[in-house]
Formats: sequence, C-alpha cells, structure tokens
Amino acid sequence: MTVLDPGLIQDHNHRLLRHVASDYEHLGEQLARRHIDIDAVRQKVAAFGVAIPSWGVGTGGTRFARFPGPGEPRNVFDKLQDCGVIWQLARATPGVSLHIPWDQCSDWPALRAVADGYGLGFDAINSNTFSDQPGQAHSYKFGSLSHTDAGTRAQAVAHNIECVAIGQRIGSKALTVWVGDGSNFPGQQHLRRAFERYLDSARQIYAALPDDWRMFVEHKICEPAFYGTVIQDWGSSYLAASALGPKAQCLVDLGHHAPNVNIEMIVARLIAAGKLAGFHFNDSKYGDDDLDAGSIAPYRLFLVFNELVAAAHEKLAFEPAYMLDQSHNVTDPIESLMTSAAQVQRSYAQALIVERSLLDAAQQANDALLASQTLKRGFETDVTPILQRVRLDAGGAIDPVAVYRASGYRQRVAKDRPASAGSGGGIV
Ligand SMILES: [Mn+2]
Repeated sequence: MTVLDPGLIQDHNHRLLRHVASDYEHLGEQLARRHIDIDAVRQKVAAFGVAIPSWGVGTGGTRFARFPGPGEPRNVFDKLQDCGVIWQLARATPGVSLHIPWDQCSDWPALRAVADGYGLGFDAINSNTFSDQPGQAHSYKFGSLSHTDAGTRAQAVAHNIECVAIGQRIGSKALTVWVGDGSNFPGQQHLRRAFERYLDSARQIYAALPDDWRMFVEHKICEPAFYGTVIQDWGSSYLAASALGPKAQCLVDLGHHAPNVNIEMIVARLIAAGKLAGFHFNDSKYGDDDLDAGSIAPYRLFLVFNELVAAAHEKLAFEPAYMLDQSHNVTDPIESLMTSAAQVQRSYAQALIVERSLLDAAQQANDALLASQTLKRGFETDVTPILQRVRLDAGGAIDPVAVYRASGYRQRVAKDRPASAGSGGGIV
C-alpha cells in the first residue's frame, strides 16, 4: 500500500534518468581509480536504514513557543501515514520509533498491521518519565527512576515495563530510556545516592526485558536539570550499562554533549567496549539544538560514520540502531526527515569510500597530513549519484522533495487534520 501515486514518482524520475545514469557512471570512474567498486558501495547504502521518531512528523517547538504547521498528524495512525510518505519517496527510513504515552492506541496489533501495509517496522520504543501524565499518582517534578520517593520510582519502573509490553506487541526489540532526572542547585541532590537509586530502578526494568531485547541508556548533559543530570555523559551512561549487564548499551544522541566534545572518539570507545547501542541523529550549533542532521556540521557526522565503517572493516561485532531525533520548527517535517535521512546515508556512503589501506599506512607512518587528506577525500567526494540510484532502484524518488511538493500531500491532509495549538510532543 502506497500513500502517494507511484505514477507521479515515475514521471518525475523519468525526466532525470539520463542525468543520474551519466553522473553515476562518472563517479564510478573516479572511484575505480581509487580501487573502489561503486556498485558494492551502493549495495551497502541500499541496505542501510535510519528510523523516524513518531514525534518527528509533528511540528516541534522551543521552550518559548510552538508554531503549528498545516496538516499535522492527529494521532499515531496519521503519524504512520506520514512516515509511509517519507519511506515511499526517500527509501531510507524503514523503521518508526514510538513514544509512550504520546502515541496512544487501543489496538496495537491493528497498528502493526497498518505499518506492515506501508512496509514499515517498529524500532526501539521510548518511555517518558520526564513529564507528568493526567491522572498519574506521583509527579516527576523532582525525578523519576532516581526520585527520593520509592513510590515515584516504582511508578517510573512500571511505566518502562509497560513500554516493553507494548513494544513486544508491535515487534520492537529495544527500549530507549532517557530520564530528565537531576538537580538545578548545588546541594539540591546527593549526587552519588541519586545515581544509586537510578541503578536500582534500572535493574528492575532490565530484569523485565525479554531475552532478545536491548535497553538503550541515553545520556544528556543538561536540561531540564541544569546543574547536575543523573545520566549526564557517556561515562555515567557506560557505568550504568556496565552495571546492568550485556543487554544494556549506551545511546549517543549527537546533541547531548558539551560543546566541542569529540563525539566520534566516544563512538570508538563504545564500540571497543561492546556498548554502543546506536544513535539519535540531529545537529547543533550551540547546544541541544535539535537541528536537521548534517545541517551545521556534516563533517562531524561523517567522522562518526568513519568510526562505524572502520570498525565494520575490522570485523568488530556491533549492531547500532539508527534514529533521527530532531525538532522541525520552521520546515515541513516530512521534507526535513527525508533530507535528513539522505544526509545520514550520505555520511555513510562518504565513509565507505575512504581508502582504508592508504589511511592505515599513513597512520602507521605517522604521516598526519596524508592521513588527514585521505580521510577527507571521502568527505569531499560528491556521492549524490549513489544516493539517487539507491532511491531509484528501490522505487523511490530521485528528488524526493520535488515529488512531495508536486503531490500536494500536505494540502490534502490539512483538510482533515485541524491545526492544533497544543504542544505536539517534545524532543528527547
Ligand atoms: Mn535523543
């Protein structure tokens, strides 16, 4: 089942076919001179997927305001339909990551059937103990899994276990746990005891995980706790994941670090330790800006993928989960998610064409300049023809945004989806 008319995609593609074939052939010649087989790269890129967070298809906002866009999804079924459009056109996002309780549903098997119809599966499921829900007994104002009150901790644990139960019904295999727990004043919280309480709660969630599930521990340097966040950096995340056991791993959200932190080095360390859960992709200039992936610092994104490709090249065993986690405040979320997914694909393709043996030799010889140039040659190569061919071969659009705009999808759904001034969901 497709949301948009496949004929529209074919018409648009037809106009660009000759250009894509010519550009792909030219790039193939360039890469062959570097002893790289373009078709092998294309096949790897075609097998790559990045999940969409269900909240990403709604318009985001800041702490100050949210400006709703037309035709925002009203419920989880509308969100899936928007994800179906993104998947149909851009062919890079086969998974959807749900968030509980933002995604309400009275019939999870029916939701799974609808997703199947679009060709979509479900990625990690996300719990929420950073905001209060109507009718809940205990408030998370002063924390959840690490709260000083045992009843509040138990409520937060039970919510996570319920998320696992929902995830099992829709085919998820991982639970992502991010808590906003922490303190805003020095002295407000006993730093060591808060971490111990977190661990005690997290152990109860871990014990409820099915055998084939993983638990993703997501850290964040600050916000909403601006002085001391309980899981504030990859060190705390690693300590927690190590204490919990092999099914617990560390999730890297690109926006959740101090400015100028070397994220690719964290990735390298986590791979070496067997603790890399996966990624939340976004970009930032100043903090946790949640801008579109690769819109500010594409080289940083490439360097992250360089670590992943290098580790795969060296046959290290790891299986990261990839998800976009960004806030679309001034763009149509469907357009942002399609272009961001392509940006992530692009970084992967650029990393795949790095000449590994040349880089190894330059590193071994301590030739800093040659090593740097060799690495950067991958980044500086325009791999657009590979991405276009991947979409074309999979029945997607060579130019997804152009086809999306021509389809009139947003205007069409806007007639059935009234504008909502409420907050459509936050960003984690
Ligand atoms: Mn995140």
